[in-house]
Amino acid sequence: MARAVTFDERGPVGLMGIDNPPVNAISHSVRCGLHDAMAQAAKNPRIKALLITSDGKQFSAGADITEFDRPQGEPSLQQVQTAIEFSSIPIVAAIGGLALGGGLELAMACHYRVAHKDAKLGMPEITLGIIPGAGGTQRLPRLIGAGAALNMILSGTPISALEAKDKGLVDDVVEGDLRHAALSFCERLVQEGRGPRPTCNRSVSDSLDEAEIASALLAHARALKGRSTQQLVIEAIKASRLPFAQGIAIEASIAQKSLASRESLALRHVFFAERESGKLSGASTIHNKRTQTPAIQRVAVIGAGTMGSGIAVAFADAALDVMINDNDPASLTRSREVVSSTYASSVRRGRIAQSVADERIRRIRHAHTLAEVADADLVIEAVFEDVETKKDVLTRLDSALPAERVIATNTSTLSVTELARATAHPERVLGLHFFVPAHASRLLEIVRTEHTSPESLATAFRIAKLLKKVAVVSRDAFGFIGNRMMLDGYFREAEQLLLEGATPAQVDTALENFGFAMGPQRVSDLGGNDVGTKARAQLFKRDSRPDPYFVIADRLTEMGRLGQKTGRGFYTYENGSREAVSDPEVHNLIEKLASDRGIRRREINDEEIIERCILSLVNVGAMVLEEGTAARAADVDVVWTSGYGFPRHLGGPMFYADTLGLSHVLEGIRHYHEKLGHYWRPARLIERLASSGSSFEAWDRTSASP
Ligand code: T1G
Repeated sequence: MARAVTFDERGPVGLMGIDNPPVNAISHSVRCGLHDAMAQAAKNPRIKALLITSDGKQFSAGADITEFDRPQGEPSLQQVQTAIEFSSIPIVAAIGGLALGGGLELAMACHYRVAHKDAKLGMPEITLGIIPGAGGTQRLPRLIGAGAALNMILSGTPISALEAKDKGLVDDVVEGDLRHAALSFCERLVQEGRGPRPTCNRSVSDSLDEAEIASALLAHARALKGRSTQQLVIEAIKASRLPFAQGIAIEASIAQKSLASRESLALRHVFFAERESGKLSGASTIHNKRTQTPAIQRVAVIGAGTMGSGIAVAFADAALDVMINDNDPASLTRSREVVSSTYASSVRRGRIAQSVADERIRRIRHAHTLAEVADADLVIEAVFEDVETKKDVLTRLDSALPAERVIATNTSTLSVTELARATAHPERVLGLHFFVPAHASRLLEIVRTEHTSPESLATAFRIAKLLKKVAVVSRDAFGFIGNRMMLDGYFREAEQLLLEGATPAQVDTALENFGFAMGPQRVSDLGGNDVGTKARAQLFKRDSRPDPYFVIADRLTEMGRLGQKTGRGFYTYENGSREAVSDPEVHNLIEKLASDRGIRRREINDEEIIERCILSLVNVGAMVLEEGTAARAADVDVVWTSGYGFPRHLGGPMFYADTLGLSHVLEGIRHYHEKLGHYWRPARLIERLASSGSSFEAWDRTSASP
């Protein structure tokens, strides 16, 4: 077994160095290494104190998540912590970078903690649908109080070293060389005769009363909507009032329960799926081995509209230099205003300091000639969504740039293949489909054509990593992955339900109760009904769809009811408010459209709304897979959880379909196919998987075509 922990002596201090790249996860080999190092130190009378340090950026990202679904060899993390806590000599943790989950729990079992001022300490377990399972719910309350511990665990987000010191979680915050400072701290302990200080022997200073629990739940209600782990966290923290041995046993039992929950299986599925989606086997192999993609420091964005400006901000946020080019001075002026207001809003919300905003704004230059575009390491066009306009831009870029430089198009509706063929080097052209707002949305669809080279693809993955976006590769087809499923499945069914008798508020509320961040009609009003109408018109140049296909949204566009931006859409928005108020005029319009189509309206319950919207989404998702537009079902889950508000704790549409069982899913699709006709035709992949009792997860393992 590779040595995941090194051991050195520094005078009276034994140095235990965790070395388990890439994030120092506390794997079995790390636990064995710590156990062996402590045994080695125990035999050495010169050692009077021990220091746990780590190599690499992180102190530790926590327990090794890849071990969760298999027996975890001894010693367990709890056993290592007990050995630390009852050591005869003091043990100190030197925290640099991130100390998360089991990593922080390991540090809390130490007698003292020294953190670098840039370190961050957190308990993100709840983001994986589990509770801290290595004493976090018992030691954290003993160190910072039960109320503070509850909020820190429910939030799942790390706190700074200084905040940790203020709370009593760390004993010292240092600058400069952490290891040197921590060694000095240990030497002082020895000189001063300060021995072990078992955290488990402390008592909890405060009790969790109902008011405090309610306020903590309210503070995290939005992030924990539809979740259940928070109740388990509360139960475990309450047990910290008991003697430690009892509390830790209760925590262990609750932790096992959380680990087996569907919520945790779904969240862990998404966690790993987001990392796998950026690793299309061919390109990432090339990226990692043969092809060292060129460094990317300067980016040119062609087109100073909303998307272009948002993309520029995304790159400036990633500390890259950006040139926004537009031949219309007025557009450049508007873009400067958009960039400034975007950063002003981030400063106003406390997301970044003014100095950071200023530095990023300085990274963005506006130019009206393409003269300097040849200096860019990457060029993205985000000009008007018109095929001839984009072809013209790509042709000019193609001749201005060296042949190996990647040219990306931000189109969301046009054929990337057709655009690429307007160049002499289609192998370097691909789509980078950003989602509005480009600087904030996590998802980036990378659209490959049959010409796209692995090297270009590898560059696109590198860009996604630089932008901290979740990358999913789509082949070039109608709506790529997300919009294809939204248009042909989910949103289309929502409109059908309106024609058949449901109201916008009923459809939206039903789907928001299911777990979507926002229902389809509210999303359409937010983005603009005209934006959808225009996109569908463009898409229809590639591949048309039979009526009724968004007849309501298109009619609202014709009426100028564009949504929030005009104060009226599917709903009305009084005096610029964002609150969606139902509008009888829209109900009358829908009734007329239904009547014109001979549709007899009826009462529709929420269960039918959810079933039809979700099953249609899954069905089209399966078509996207069988057509090869998406390589894996897990990629489809990533698209919908990171880009379209599908509830993460349900794992994404394809994972959710697996939990329902594909036979049940197929039965529902067939039922609606008989009732509603052609566009409910069951995807052949679902028929095949259902008939063999298989699943999308199994298909990914055996047949996915990355
Ligand atoms: N275990 C195993 N592998 C992990 C891991 C972990 N905890 N964290 C990251 N990885 C892998 C990841 O899959 C990827 O692998 C590589 O490391 C780089 O990750 C007992 C039970 C730390 C902020 O929830 O949030 O402790 O794709 O791409 O963007 O109570 O990783 O290269 O093969 O994300 O720089 C609690 C999860 C665990 C933290 C770094 N800890 N990790 O982000 O790199 S549960 C967490 C992260 C626990 C205890 C409980 C991030 C990061 P590959 P990356 P990054």
